[in-house]
Amino acid sequence: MSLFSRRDILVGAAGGALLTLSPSLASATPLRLSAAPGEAGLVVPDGPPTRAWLFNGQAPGPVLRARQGEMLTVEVDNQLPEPTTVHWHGLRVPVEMDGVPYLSQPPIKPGERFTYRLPLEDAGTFWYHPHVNSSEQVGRGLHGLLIVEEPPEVAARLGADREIAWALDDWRLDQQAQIAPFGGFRDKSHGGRFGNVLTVNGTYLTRTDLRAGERVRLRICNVANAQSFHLRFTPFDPWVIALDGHPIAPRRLGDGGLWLGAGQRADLILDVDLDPGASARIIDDAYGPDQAFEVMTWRVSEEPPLRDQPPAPPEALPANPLPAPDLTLARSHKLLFEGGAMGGLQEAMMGGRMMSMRDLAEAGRLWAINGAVPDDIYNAPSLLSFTRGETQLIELENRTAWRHPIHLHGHSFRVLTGEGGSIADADTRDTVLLQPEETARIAFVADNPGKWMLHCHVLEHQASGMMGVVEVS
Ligand SMILES: [Cu+2]
Repeated sequence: MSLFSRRDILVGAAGGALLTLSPSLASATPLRLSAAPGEAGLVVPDGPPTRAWLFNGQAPGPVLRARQGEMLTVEVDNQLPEPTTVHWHGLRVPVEMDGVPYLSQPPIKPGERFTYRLPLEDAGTFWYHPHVNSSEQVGRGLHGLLIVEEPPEVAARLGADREIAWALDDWRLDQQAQIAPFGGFRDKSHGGRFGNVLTVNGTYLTRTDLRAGERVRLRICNVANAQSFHLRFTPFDPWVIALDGHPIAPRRLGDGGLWLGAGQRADLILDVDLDPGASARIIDDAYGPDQAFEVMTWRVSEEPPLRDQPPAPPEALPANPLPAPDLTLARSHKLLFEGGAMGGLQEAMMGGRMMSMRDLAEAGRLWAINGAVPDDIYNAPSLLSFTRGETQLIELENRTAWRHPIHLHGHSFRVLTGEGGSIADADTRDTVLLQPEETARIAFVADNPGKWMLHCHVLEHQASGMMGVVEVS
């Protein structure tokens, strides 16, 4: 395997970067998030500061922590030069708290505030980010983790000695470590805005210290605009215990690696079965082994091992309180995603008339869902309409040359495996990563009334048409 880490910029500034991973604890509600321009040290702690947009002066924003069953109150203060909102990715909240402009609330104008009240039904690893001008606002640094903790006696069943939470990001910086301009046509028509600097919790080329024999709970969230990561933890073989916040029966990651599309999360249990003084690396090889690069270095301290034998395998965490889909009564739907470069889409409907791909591209629209491109997304007819309480089964077909992590708001869904996949075998997620030319089937009970976004979490695809509204009434 050839390794290149993304050192094509700022060569010489890197090296020896040591990050202390200490998520800031939000001790009391209500919390306050202030979005404002500022400076971030993205590259290395002593590197040049990057002018970014920050929550509470940092990128990523503070790790918000609360307990399952609580009502989390967050007051958002907009000190940006443009309107914003905050969406709580993966939380099943009432639609007026979902942070989507117009569907949920008017955008928060510069200088104004909005208070979100978020009932925390589900435990798990979630995150927050704006839903206005998302490509630019998220890409400039506005995102953070939201951790909803299980009761302590439940979390204790995992046997973890400590917890680490990582926001994985992918920035496009120029030679002066400043954020490159937004809105490129190629980003919309191809794979989205890929970066040249990968950060973990806002720092480039980080190292994490481990102790031999310890067990770590690792929460990883892909907060990048577009990049899908495919992570390898060799020589470790962690247990996967939750996806998009929702517990699964613990299973070894094995040789397959971990796909993490934009917006997706995974909780892992990692037993440090290396000797004191050893080191290892996390590798991303989403573009194949010839283009693998380093995400993170592990260093095992010289301390004596915490224990001689690994603890017993982690127990499964209890499922979150989601209604169970009944496939025998399911309403079936189909969403066909087309367009983009090398996709072969000739024409699509927009604003009530058939338009050529060339005309669509001139209007900044590159993607179609079921042959149509949204004109005014917030006033367009709903893509799909659901009767509240009924099981919905949606086939999502990706007839494009690109990866698309498809995210549904307000609900979590089961991802069925294969044609005859059963609910019992299906992982629960809020974002499903469609590989090129791949079809997935998702099932869920439409139990949350309102108009909800369904969109690609490659934010440049979302901005150029890969978004729509589904309605539950
Ligand atoms: Cu996409």
